[in-house]
Amino acid sequence: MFAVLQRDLVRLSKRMSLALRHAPGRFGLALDRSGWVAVEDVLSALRISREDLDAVVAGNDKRRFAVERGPDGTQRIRASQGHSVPVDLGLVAQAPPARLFHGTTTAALDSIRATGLHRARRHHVHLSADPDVAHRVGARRAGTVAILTVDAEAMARDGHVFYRSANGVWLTAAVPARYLGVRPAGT
Ligand code: HQG
Repeated sequence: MFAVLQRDLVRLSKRMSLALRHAPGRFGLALDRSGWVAVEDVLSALRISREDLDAVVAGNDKRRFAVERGPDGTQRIRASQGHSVPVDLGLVAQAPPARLFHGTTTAALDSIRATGLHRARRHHVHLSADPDVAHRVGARRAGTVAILTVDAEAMARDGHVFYRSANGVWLTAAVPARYLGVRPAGT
């Protein structure tokens, strides 16, 4: 029973990610410029109950979604990071930890060595302070996981700007190859 519920929640979380990060129009939704949309509108667009939405928001391993009361007093929701549609999350630049990690696959390493880390379809390159989290990010993809270390201290010193999302993901525009190292497997 629990496993089925869990699977349904993951499926719903993916639909909510699609609606709130990548393709709101496909669900008839429009995000405001900061990425917020009324909870009521999400419930009717995705045909889900408030209980389902709350379960995804509360049970989410990465706290992908934030719910709060908007200026007009109604409840609103947005994804905390990971958008491909243009939104301004109002993130404030922050000094990063000395070292950050990025999980990818060994197949990408030659290209990353040549050109550094790029943000792909997202607004930023996503980095983690925790190598285990980086490992999980890399393990989403087929192939062998590779963990890269990022000399964030040197990047910050050289003027690169870092942000931290509401759910603790470190974000930056790009990571030039000279700040990257490969973390040996099993360390
Ligand atoms: C790779 C998930 C070749 C990069 C995760 C990654 C994360 C390059 C892929 C969040 C490259 C982009 C973000 C280069 C970067 N050559 N490959 N020069 N530069 N790449 O999905 O970091 O579940 O946009 O290594 O947990 O994998 O959505 O980024 O493999 O936090 O909440 O290009 O997405 O969170 O892929 O994942 P993505 P990501 P959610």
